[in-house]
Amino acid sequence: MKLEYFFVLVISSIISFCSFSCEKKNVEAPYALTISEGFINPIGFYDSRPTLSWKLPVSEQVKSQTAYQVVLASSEELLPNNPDLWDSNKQDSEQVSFVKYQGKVLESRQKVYWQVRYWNENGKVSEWSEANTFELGLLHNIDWKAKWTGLDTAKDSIKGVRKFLMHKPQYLRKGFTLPNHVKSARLYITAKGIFDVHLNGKNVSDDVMPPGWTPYNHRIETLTYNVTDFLEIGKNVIAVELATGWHSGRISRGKALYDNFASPKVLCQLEITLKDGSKQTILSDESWKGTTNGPIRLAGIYDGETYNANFEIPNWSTSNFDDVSWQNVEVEPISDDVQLEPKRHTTVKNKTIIKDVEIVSVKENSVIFNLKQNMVGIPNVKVPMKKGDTLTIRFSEMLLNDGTFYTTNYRSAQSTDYYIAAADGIIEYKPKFTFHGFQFVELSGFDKEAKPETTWVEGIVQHSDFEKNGTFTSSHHKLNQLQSNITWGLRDNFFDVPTDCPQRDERLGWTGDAQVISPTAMFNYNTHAFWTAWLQSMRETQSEHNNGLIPFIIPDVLQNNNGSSGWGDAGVIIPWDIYNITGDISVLEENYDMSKKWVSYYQSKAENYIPNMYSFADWLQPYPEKTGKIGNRGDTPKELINTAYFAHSAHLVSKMARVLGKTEEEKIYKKLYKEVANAFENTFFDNGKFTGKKQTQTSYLLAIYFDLLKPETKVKAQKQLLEEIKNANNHLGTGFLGTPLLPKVLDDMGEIDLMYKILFKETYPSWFYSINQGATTMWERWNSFSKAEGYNPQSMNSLNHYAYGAVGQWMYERIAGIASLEPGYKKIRIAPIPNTDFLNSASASLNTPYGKASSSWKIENKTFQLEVVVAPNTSAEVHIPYGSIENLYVNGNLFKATSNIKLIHSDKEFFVISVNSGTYKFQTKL
Ligand code: RAM
Repeated sequence: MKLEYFFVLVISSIISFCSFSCEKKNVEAPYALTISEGFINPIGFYDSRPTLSWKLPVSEQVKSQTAYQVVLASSEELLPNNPDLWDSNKQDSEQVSFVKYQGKVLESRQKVYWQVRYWNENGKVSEWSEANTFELGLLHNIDWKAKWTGLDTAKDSIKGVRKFLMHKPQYLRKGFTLPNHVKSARLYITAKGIFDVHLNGKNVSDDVMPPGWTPYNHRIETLTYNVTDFLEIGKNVIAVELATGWHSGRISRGKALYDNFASPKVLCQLEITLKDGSKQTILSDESWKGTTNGPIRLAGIYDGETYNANFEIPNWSTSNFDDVSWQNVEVEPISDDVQLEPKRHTTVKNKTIIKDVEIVSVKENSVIFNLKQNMVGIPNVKVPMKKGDTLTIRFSEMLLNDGTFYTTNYRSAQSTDYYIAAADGIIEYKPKFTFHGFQFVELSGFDKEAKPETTWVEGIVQHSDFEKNGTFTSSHHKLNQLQSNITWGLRDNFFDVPTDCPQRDERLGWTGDAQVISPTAMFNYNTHAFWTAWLQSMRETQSEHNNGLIPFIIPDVLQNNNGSSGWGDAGVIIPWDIYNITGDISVLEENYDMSKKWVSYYQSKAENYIPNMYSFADWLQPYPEKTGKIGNRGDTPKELINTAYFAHSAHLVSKMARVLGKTEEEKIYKKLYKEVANAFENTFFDNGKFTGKKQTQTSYLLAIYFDLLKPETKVKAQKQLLEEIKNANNHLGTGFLGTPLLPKVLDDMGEIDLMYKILFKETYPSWFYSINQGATTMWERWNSFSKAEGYNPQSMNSLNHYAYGAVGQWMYERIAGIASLEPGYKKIRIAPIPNTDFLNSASASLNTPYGKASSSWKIENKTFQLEVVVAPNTSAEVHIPYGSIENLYVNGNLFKATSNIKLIHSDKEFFVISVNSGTYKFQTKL
């Protein structure tokens, strides 16, 4: 072979090898596919027009997406090339989340397979993702053939606390025979009440108190379980335990509208496909049998559960049981007025177990345990007992100074469980149809001979089943304790609906509390679906009121036809927050009308733009002028608060209208906002000073944050606010409505150091005060409890209330530094503001719709270091608060602008760099 020929051969084979291997090195597939508000391969899914989301891999090859293609098919084999349901085709778009399904109409029970691929910034197409699925539940009432089934327990006329009717829990069962092996089976089930379902003796799920709480007169959520492996050829049985829960319990206060106090009923439809292809359906109907003579004698959310082991019914949930002596059930047809819809967020589950327990005191036959964390859920007790004895299990949030067990703040909630032993020996018990809010557990009635052990009690922590979404940590242990208190407070109060408190005779979906906490909640936990589900309940409730009223509480068990400013605004503020945090436009589409109607409620109450209506006002402001119940409303006049929120909600509606492309309405609501703001300033302010008798921080905070003043008077109002804070010796003076605004307003004013001082205050009223008194959750009042004086004597006094945790947003957005600049964190602002008097490091990380983002800074040896992660397909503005661009190191090298990283602003205070996705380490000298 000639030499030159040899070279040509070698070179051409190198070229062809390279081009072959470069071809081969495909762009990595997208991952983390989800449906609508973050569901992963769901079954029993609620939405036949879902949205589709995915994430791009963290890879050198991928900075961003320039186009995508999604394909959906009725079987996996058809993917990706023959999608029979929808092919989006190549769409030139950066969108990776909440892409609307636009294919064929999907039906109840339908299973859909889908895949996605994208094109990167160089126009290279990725591999297809793995196929994911979703399967729809029963979407329409017409899909249900079953009947509401149960025993008439109302006729027992058992009266409980405050003479409310109670119902004995029911044990219901139905045996059936299958002629063949099972290919697949789905159990569709719900209850008017709460249930636990078993098939052939096995628990079908670990859901806690399903179906959860909706306005039952409008909608009851249904669950779907894959029960293929629970069934067998031959004899089978379905068995249901049923209790009152929210539906028929005193928590719903017997409102006629809710059909309350009617006996609980179950609705279930077990759909089975056998191996031979034939189908069988088992329905709840008149053929079922039931008894109330089982071990759970009584159960209620507020009052606890009574379990008598002498009434256990061996094997009742298996097919080896004869129910001939059980009663016949009563049935009721489903009604067209109440929609049966698949549950649109996750159920409550047992999430963690607290085992690190201490014994506080032992007296005669009673012992107090400290779980060292105020928690929500149930105890698991393992205790030696004597036959026939009753174990009494009581709960408390804090002990009094003298170590006494304290339950006064539970008010009428008995919150006590009882266990009656059937034999001598160690019993193990956890209640099923109640939950408690507690840190301390008292047991009495155990075997007197036994010496109490710490292993007798564990705490099973329960909350809606969402995952952690963000983290925050710093170099200051009290700030970290505050973060812990905030996040415990959130989990503890997200029990199917967002509640004000989890322990006393309330536990209701208070809208004002929810309104102030939603951004902090969404940062820390993946609560997107949790909120949108509750917003549906809110819309349904508002529809009962033709003047647009949104009640204080959702579901509305008070039904007092009143709306409060700052509370009903949850229907505007929460959708707007969710949109900004997730980028999901459907939350605006779904709730825009509700928001407009709430604004029209203000209009119906207003004269010359000043609404005259009910308000809880700046709830629980410290040091109110008036004492007692009136004092709870603080000193900022309700008329001012009504007008401020009227303007703010109108303003947010105009912003929503802009996003939704409703230009005319954007103008109308913007004009309304301006007019109300004008009236606000003219009525309540004079030259930047609040004209009321008593100056309050909140009057200024609302005026400034909601942008209700002219620019020149706003500056004066800012000065007044500083004056007020100075008068309070740098303490906050705000209640539920003012507190979340304080950090934002001071931040906008550049008063960062002052905000740090307020946040790190140790004395009342302050965030650290409760920590100094031993708080492990957020409290309802700034002074709910003190070591010196014990409980605040006012009856409304919970130690687990999340509203004041709203400062969490400032902690992660400004102390650590991650905030969203474009909906869904498409663009992030990394702008930490260190204050070395208090901290030398802080960091936060967040699972954004695009992937992980994080910001972590520390100051060491006069050097400021900032580590940043920017998710693929996003960009960030990084604000560096120290040094100058000349001494900035990026990933170890002196800063040099590239296409990925540019200087966009620089002044004496700080400089700003824009970066594309990636990981960066910045370093400057102080
Ligand atoms: C109480 C609770 C709740 C609050 C209402 C106004 O019941 O403190 O958090 O929103 O009052």
